[in-house]
This record gives sequence, structure tokens and C-alpha cells, in this order.
Amino acid sequence: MKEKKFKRTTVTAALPYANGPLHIGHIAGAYLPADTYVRYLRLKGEDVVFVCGSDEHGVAITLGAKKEGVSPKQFVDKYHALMKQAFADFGISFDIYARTSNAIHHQTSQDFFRTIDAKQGFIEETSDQYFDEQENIFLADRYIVGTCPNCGNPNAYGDQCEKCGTSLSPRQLINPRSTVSGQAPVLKATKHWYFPLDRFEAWLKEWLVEGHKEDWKVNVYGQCKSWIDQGLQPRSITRDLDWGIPVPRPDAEGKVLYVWFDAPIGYISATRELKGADWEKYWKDPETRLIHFIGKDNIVFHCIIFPCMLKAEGSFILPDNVPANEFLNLEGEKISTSRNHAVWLHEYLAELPGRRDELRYVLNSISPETKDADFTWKDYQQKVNSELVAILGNFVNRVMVLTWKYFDGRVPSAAELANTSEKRARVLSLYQQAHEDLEKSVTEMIAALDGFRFREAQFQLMNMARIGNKFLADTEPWKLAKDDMEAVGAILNYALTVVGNLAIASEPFLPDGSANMLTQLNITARHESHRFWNTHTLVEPVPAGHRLNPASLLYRNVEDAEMEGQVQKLKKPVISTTPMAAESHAPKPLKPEIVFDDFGKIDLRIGTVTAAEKMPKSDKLLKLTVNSGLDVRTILSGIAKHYTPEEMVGKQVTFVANLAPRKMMGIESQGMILMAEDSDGKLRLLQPHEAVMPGASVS
Ligand code: B3M
Ligand code: ZN
Repeated sequence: MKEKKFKRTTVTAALPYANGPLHIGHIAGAYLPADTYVRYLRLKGEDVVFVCGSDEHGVAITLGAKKEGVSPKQFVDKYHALMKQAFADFGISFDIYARTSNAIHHQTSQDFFRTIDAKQGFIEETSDQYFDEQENIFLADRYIVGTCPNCGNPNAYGDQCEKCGTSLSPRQLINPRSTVSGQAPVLKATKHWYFPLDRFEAWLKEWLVEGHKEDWKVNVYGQCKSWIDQGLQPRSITRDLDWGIPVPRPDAEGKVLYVWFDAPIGYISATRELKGADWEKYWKDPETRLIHFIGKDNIVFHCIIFPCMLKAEGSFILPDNVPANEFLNLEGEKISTSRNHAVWLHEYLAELPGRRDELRYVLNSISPETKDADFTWKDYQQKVNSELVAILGNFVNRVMVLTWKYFDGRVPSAAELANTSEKRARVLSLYQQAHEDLEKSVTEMIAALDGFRFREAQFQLMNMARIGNKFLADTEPWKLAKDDMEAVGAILNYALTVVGNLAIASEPFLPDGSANMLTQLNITARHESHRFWNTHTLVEPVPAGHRLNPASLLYRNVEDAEMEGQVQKLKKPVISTTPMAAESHAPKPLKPEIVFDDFGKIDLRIGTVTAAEKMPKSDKLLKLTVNSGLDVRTILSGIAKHYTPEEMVGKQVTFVANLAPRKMMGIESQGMILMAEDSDGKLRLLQPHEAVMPGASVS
């Protein structure tokens, strides 16, 4: 691979949507690896900018605002502030955390559009698109659901059926409905601007498929290649929305730029905001390296579409690497914002105060670099207690305590230990071995950082502490203290050197612990740190005779009690087969026996819910409109605490079709929906395993 020399590095981390708080999946996906990398570059003394900010446009924002009953501006103001604070509290060291609603971003994006537009870089086209008449909006593909033409899944999205994986366009859906209003959308003509990705196919093959075969991560490269192999089509880059960046053309009244067009330009506008007149070299000088940190769902946008946009504009550099991560799961399940199955960053910081390094450490050590990973609180506790506390914390503390005990907190001198005695000869050879092992770990740690392998880099950091522990255990200075204080001094001198190097080496991974070590050692080590990171060798940050500060603990064990609340928060009722649990979650006793004819009287059918609303003045009842295959009927169902009306629309249900109608709260209910109820009273729908035609009978 050709080694290029760079003068500076521009590092970006995906702009999170300002539509909800951050969780550990976001952190592990993009922000922690980016922060670790940037800290490393800064320590080397490189010229680096680290930019991020809130992504504040798009339908995700307008719909979120609608749900909360506020304006989009109020909505993004709230979440921007929340995210910015959480990042700062966690210590992610952005040089700027900007936002895409800023004027400078609007201007930068419009300029970008104009430049491409002036070169005839867009295509204009009028087409029919689905429109929600009740909400008066054109519907984004994701906000249309309907039956999949391929597998019959009644809840396929307008861009993809998640059941059979087919990519779809909204027009292919059978019985499309708007997820915003639940109504069937109508087709309406509208004009949009398209970015002709197909024009870049040959170039992409050369630049990406050939050019980055070796240096991009396998997961990233593979996804890009298969996308390109499928052939590229023009992508629409404008939308009919009243929230966003107006398309800068006189004939584009009421249109805004598509959020994925403006969002990556947000990296550029953030740099402009940060650097003022000096910004251009971070984006236009070929000697600048551009690195995007993102999660895997953003790969195509950063590796294919944005580079094509940059190329089309013509004056920008292209990304050098995009070390995207896979996903982080939580306790064996997908992180889910809607089900509140998540560890929220701001809650973590409030509930486990003073434990920032702990979260960094654990997320780094399970980082989903090559495949999805799983976070569990049990593993968190174990990694903190048996690694951070027992290996790193313990080593540093032993060295500090021994130095205070034998040398009253003054760094002893590194006496020449030449082979004057057998014991000394042994210490000497242990020291040589430790030194060799340490230098190897340092080299590997830095190579791993350069290769975006943060898991391994952090492993090598911990290895340095392991080697330190082993050196103390093998040399046993407490035994030598009886008759050879010079040897004890030499051992502790070296051990303190190791602590000093650990303080320097841990800064990108464990900034709080690093600062703590420097304080205990009573050093700043700026000069040595620079040398360490550039020469990849151990340095000597603590000279003999130097005064230490009192010892203090780096990390505390995580107690079971601290974990309980966290685990409890995520707990859902579990069905257990052990007799003990059966007692506390006992199923209802069996009803008296019936004969087949009793059962045969019940006419059970499958129907599809076509509309759902809350019954006024009832917190239990939903009023469902059900297509039963025979008729369209109204069924009241006491499930309002378990399903929202939106969730019910499109669902297939099993219901008693021949139950005598019953009036409730003035409305006649024509049937009964069957539900499974567990001993905790939680209700779940009974659905056919695969979608069937409404009216199908159940027997
Ligand atoms: N906001 C999507 C996301 O948060 C999007 C990233 C933009 S990066 C330019 O996953
Ligand atoms: Zn399907």
C-alpha cells in the first residue's frame, strides 16, 4: 500500500438526529472510536479538527415535533441542547458541536447545491408521489406501509419489506397507508431534483472498488462494493417539506434539500464555523486526510453518495477512510428507542457518577468493529472489577503505596544493578524481560490505533499494566526490603516509569484515569508524552528525587447494588420453567372440561385492522376498524395500555366473529379480539404466523 504523507487530519463523527437522547449504541458506534483516535492524533502533535453537530432536518424531526406537539425549531432546540450536554459531560472532545439549523450551514449547503447546479449536475423530474391528504404532506418512503407484493407481509415499508428483505418503492405496496394518519394516500404530481449517481459509476469503480480494496475495513468495503455492483440510479435530493434548507432556485418554491444532502455538508459548515477564514485547508488541501466515523447504517451515504457529491462540486478532497462500526446490542436484544430498551448516556452519567472511564473502557473492549457486539451489565461489572480495578488500578496503587512506604514519596534512584549478587542478577533479568515486553505492547498499541483497531489498542494498554504487575510480583521488592534497599529502589524506580508511561498511554482511552495518574505522580509529562507517541518507545517521565503526591485509588469496584437498578430498568417479565418461578408467576387454573361441539360454536376469524383510535374518556379501550373479509366492523378492545392506535393499524388479529354485539360507552362492539395475557397482566395479540387473507377461519 502506498504510504502518503499528510499535513493534517479532518475527523468527523456522524451528526446524530436531534430527535431523542443519545444511548450507548451511538457512543460505541461512532463517538468513542472517533474521540479515542482524535486524542491520539492530538498527543502526537498533529494538526487535527474534530467536528460534529446535530442533524436537525428531515421528516424524522418534523414528525417527532408533531408527536410532542411543538414546532420543529422548539423540538431540535431541546434535543440539540440535551445531546450537546451529554457529549460534553461524557468528555467527547469535539472541537465543535454545531447544528444544521445554523445560518452558516444553510448558506454552505445552498452554495454547494448552486455549484453543482451550475454545472448541470442535477436532473429535474416531475412524478406522482404519495400524498397524505389528511396531514397535507408528501410521504417519505418510510412513512408508507402496506402489503409486500413479494411475501404478503402486511406491514412492509415503502422502501423495504423487513420480513423478506426485498427493496421496494412505495408504488409497489398493496393497500398502502400513511403511518402518519393511517389513511390511504393519494398520488399527486410533484417536481424534484435528482442527483445522477449513475454518472459516477466508472469513477466509483476506480476510486473505491479498486482504490480502497486494501485499506478500508472489510465490512465497509463489502457493503459499498455490493451496492455499486447492483448498479446506481439517480437519487432525489429535494423534498416537499416546510422544514429544512430551501432549494436555492427560483422555480423550487416550497421545496427543501433532502436531509441526507445537507447533513454531510454539515461537517464542512461546522469546520467553517470553527476555523473561520482558515477552514478551507481542512477540506480542500490534498495533503489533508479526511476520516469519517459512523455506524454501519450510514455507510452508503458516506462512502458513495457524499464522495460523489464532493466530486461533483469539484473543489473538495475525498474521504481517506471510513472506519464504520457494526451495531451494539443490549442484553442480547437490539437497542430500541421506542421500547425504551437502551442505556441512555445522560442517565448513565447521572446514575453512575464518576464512572466515565468505566463506560469508555467497556464499550471499547467490546467495540463492534467487525461484527455486532452485546453489552450486558454483568459483563460491564466484571470488566470494571477484574480489569480496570484489579489490573490497572491495582498496579498503580501498589507502586504508589510501596514508594511512600519505603521512600517517603520520593522517586528512588535507578541504581546500577550489575551482577553483584545472584538476587540482583535475577532482578536485572526480570527488568530486561519486562522492558522488552512493554516496548512490544507499545508498538502494537500504536499500530492498532493507526489501523482503527481500538479494541486491540486498548488490550495492549492493559497489557502494559499486566506486565507491570508481573514485574512486581516476580521481583518481590517487599522481600528485598530486608537487606537490599538499593535494589528495592531500582525496582520501584522502574515501576514508577511504567506508571508514568501508563499515564501517558491511557489518555486516549481513559482520560480521567490518565489525569489521576499524572496527579499522583505530580507531573504533566507533556514533552515525554509527545516523545512516547512519536517514537513508540518508553519514556522516563518521573526522574529520581521527584516528589510524588499521596496515593489514591484509580477505580472502585462496581458493587452489585449499583447494578441492580440498571438491570431492573431493562427487565421485562420472563417466563421461567423453574418451579420456584412458577409459583410467583402461576398461570390461571384450568377451566372445566368442554366437548368439541362447545368449541365448534365459536366462529374465530382473522381480520386486518384498518384504523384505530383511542376511545375518549377511557384509558383502556381502543376502537378498532377491522376488515373481517366478510364486512368492515367496529370492535372495541381493552388493549390501550398495551398497544398504541398507530401500532394497531395494519396488524392482523384473531377475533370472535359471531359474538353477539355489545354496546360499550355508546358504541357497539361487533366481536372480540383474542389476546394472550400473562400472569403480570401484559396483553399480546394472537396473530397468524404468516399473513393470511382477511376472513380466514381459525380452527
Ligand atoms: N443523522 C443518521 C443517524 O443519526 C444521520 C447521520 C448524518 S451524518 C451526516 O444515524
Ligand atoms: Zn416481503
